[in-house]
Amino acid sequence: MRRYVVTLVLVGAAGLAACGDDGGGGGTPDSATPDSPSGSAVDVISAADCASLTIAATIATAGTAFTDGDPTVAVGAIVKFAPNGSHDMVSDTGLFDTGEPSATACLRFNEAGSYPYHCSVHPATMMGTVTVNQ
Ligand SMILES: [Cu+2]
Repeated sequence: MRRYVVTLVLVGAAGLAACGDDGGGGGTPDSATPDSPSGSAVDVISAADCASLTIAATIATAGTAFTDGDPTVAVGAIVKFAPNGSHDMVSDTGLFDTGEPSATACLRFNEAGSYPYHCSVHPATMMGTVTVNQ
């Protein structure tokens, strides 16, 4: 009798765990959700997911230069990258990468600091720094 009860409990726990895994989806493990910080210093958010967010600063491009490439924002702010052509924003220290050149993306800066970056297509001439204040 006792063994029967224990078996039922274990099956029940396994069932709950499976439900938890299924319910936690919605994106790949590496993609940040638009509404909540992931715990990283910087979250990269897809253009579709950041459409509903408040944008604190927008970095664009003109020719082979960033425009407004050195914004100062507050912790938690969203910076949108909207390139005109084949450019991206790649952290000099490996903290973020907006993905395919020419792709629009948003970055959420979760920690105060200085975030230098460059364009991986034009690393010698395209660079900037996002400053994040507490
Ligand atoms: Cu570039």
